[in-house]
Amino acid sequence: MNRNTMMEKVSAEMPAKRWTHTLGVMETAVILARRFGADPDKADQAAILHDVAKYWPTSKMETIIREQGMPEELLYYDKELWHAPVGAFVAERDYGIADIEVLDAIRFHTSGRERMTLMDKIVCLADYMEPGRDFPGVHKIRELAEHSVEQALIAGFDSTISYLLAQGKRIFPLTVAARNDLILQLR
Ligand code: DGI
Ligand code: FE
Ligand code: FE
Ligand code: FE
Repeated sequence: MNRNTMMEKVSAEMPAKRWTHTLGVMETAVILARRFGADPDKADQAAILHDVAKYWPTSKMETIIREQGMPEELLYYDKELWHAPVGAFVAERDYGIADIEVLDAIRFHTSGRERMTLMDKIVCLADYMEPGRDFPGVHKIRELAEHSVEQALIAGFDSTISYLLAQGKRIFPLTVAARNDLILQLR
């Protein structure tokens, strides 16, 4: 599928404000890919599709998680996590994406994982720091991202984990594993 067709199809899946966010993630992911030596075209593709399933009904996401044999553990954590693995599935099935780097960057853009690839890190970080994001700590994340994708992403996960703690919510173990692993990578 060519890029314009893909963009039109994805934008039809979401309200205008989410599409604006997606455009911000695309722009930021490409900048980060150039800065840190990843493939800008793959970063662009993953960014276009990363939130493709964000507005799917939870029942539809749950069906795909079960039918596709995704970790059922997901179902016991915040539903906000579900659109990432479901999005990777949709990218492959409905958009013909076959590149595992792109699919994994979509799959893990919310939770993170241990041993994140550079592409995983870039898409996840771009999602945190795109120009439309405004949350306490986002300026610090953008500053850290000038030099270190890992340090910036750790700060991103820290803010998510703090938020989940403050809300009394459960924390998906992959997020904790991702953060711990990134800290280890810095040593
Ligand atoms: O889809 P976006 O809003 O652009 O961003 P995202 O895919 O990073 O989703 C983030 C949301 O997921 C955020 O509101 C926090 C929520 N969430 C719930 N439980 C967890 C979690 N995020 C992570 N990383 N880990 C969790 O355990
Ligand atoms: Fe998302
Ligand atoms: Fe994210
Ligand atoms: Fe997003």
